[in-house]
Amino acid sequence: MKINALSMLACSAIFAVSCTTAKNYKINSKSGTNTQGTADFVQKGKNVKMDLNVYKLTPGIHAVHIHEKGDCSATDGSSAGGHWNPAKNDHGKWGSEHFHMGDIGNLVADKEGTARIVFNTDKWCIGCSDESKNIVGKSIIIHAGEDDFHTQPTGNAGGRVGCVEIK
Ligand SMILES: [Cu+2]
Ligand SMILES: [Zn+2]
Repeated sequence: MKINALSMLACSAIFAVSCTTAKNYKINSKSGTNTQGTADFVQKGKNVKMDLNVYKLTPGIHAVHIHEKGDCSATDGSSAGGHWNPAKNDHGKWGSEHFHMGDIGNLVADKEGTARIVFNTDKWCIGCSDESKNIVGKSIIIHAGEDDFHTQPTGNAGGRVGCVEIK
């Protein structure tokens, strides 16, 4: 932890413009599915880019969120808790009048079950000290169904078919 804190400090104080942090993960299948794929994160300056590549989904629309706990241990993914929501907002569509910090939205799997979403934001950081922005210690959840951006507090997205612990 000490090394993390030091490298973070060096990043923000000295290399603010050129600092890059990258994290790469494999997606864990959940709820008896065969979900596979990768989740890659890169922070450059204040921008975080997430590149999610998912395989072996059922064709169609699948919700993707950041959930509040970095724990994928439960077979149904329930150990990841609810949506990451540090500002205590209502669930909704990213960029609309109200949404959770984890409300990434939906991805669309083609007839082969392959889906990709690239997401850029300056509202997140990778391992910074601002816990209202820090995605480390959270998880990505991919759902069986579509986020309706309306039903509270989950978007009625159904079961959890994939999980990534962001460490
Ligand atoms: Cu979710
Ligand atoms: Zn939400």
